[in-house]
Amino acid sequence: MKKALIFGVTGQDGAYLARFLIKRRYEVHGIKRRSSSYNTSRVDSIYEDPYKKNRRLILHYGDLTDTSNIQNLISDILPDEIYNLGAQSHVKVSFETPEYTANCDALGPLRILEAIRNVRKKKNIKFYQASTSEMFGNTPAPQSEKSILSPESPYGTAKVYAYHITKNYRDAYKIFACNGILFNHESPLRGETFVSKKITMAVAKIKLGKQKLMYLGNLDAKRDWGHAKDYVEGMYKILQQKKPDDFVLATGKSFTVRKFVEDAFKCIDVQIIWKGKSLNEIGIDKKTKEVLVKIDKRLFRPNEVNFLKGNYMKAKKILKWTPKINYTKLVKEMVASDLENLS
Ligand code: NAP
Ligand code: F7E
Repeated sequence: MKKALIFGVTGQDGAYLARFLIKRRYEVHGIKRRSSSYNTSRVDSIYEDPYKKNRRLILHYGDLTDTSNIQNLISDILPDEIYNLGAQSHVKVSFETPEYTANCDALGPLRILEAIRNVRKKKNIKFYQASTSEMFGNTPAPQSEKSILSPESPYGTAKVYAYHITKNYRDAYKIFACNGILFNHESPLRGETFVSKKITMAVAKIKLGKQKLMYLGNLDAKRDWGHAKDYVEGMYKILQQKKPDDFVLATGKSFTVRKFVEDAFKCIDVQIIWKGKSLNEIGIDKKTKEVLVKIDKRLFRPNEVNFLKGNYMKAKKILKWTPKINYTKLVKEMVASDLENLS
């Protein structure tokens, strides 16, 4: 039985990846952070009693900022594969907590790679680093593995360090270390402060009479939105290749935040029309004339990444990976799930 260790198991991707690997008969070890309230809701349904034998999911306390904790966990567990999905993953928050973001997102992966290097004589551990399209910044679309990295935020900058250190350890120490450069991916398990989930939850609450309107920032940014379920399969495939390498995972299609709003409202039979400009723009229900969307300048970022659209042809050719769930299905699934959970 193979063993996997997932940093960030309590996050969106960690929860999907844990389920995916358990189905493939892995013993999955996951790192959770100590917090004053429960933070394991995304994996609670697959959690197993610690007294049960042959458990498939085993959780350990840990933190990417704690070197000795990482060293001890890796040398005790000696997994076959490590997936580093742990991160301070919010771009806007990274402007407010740049030093912590660098510690967690840049030095965290370095700490894991050092721990892998230290146990090399006992075990060759494969390593997956969650790299991101935010590393491209405003480099012209479509972005591929060959595009220039030019991050626009402390988050993107920290991830560029992690991307390069992963390649360095692969070249210098022959560690099977890979980057998945993933474009935005969402799901019903997406964190509530990311724009997709913020919109689908607001739409569901408006439909149920629990909210009157929503506030948003930049409506014109374009993102390549896929489904997290497809993307965790890509992560797994990256670590099953003969040679370690880096791959873009994306859908190759891009839509504005504005269109996401319109499509989410369509799911509850509301047609949005836009009036006004810039900070005074509003989104109105065409039928009732109610104002459902307003702009809040505090939700804009000091720097914006305007247009992301990925070229995933390398993954298609080598990994035989293609996304199965398209944008329209994704929006519908998220709104339906929020309606069900909130009603
Ligand atoms: P997410 O939902 O925000 O999950 C992040 C995970 O990291 C959570 O389990 C979180 O724990 C954990 N974490 C945060 N700080 C930590 C620390 N100091 N030590 C240990 N764990 C820590 O993110 P996601 O959407 O699943 O994304 C997974 C990874 O892919 C992240 O590295 C992200 O940067 C990257 N990425 C995401 C996307 C995307 O569109 N989703 C695209 C490209 C790359 P808590 O639950 O306790 O907060
Ligand atoms: O923003 C705009 C915002 O926070 C998307 C992370 O998973 O994907 C994610 O980063 C766009 C931006 O995701 C609001 O300005 C407008 O242009 O959902 P987001 P992100 O910044 O693209 C990448 C690939 C990652 O790696 C990250 O970890 O939407 N936007 N109004 C807003 N964004 C938010 N959050 N909230 C708003 O009210």
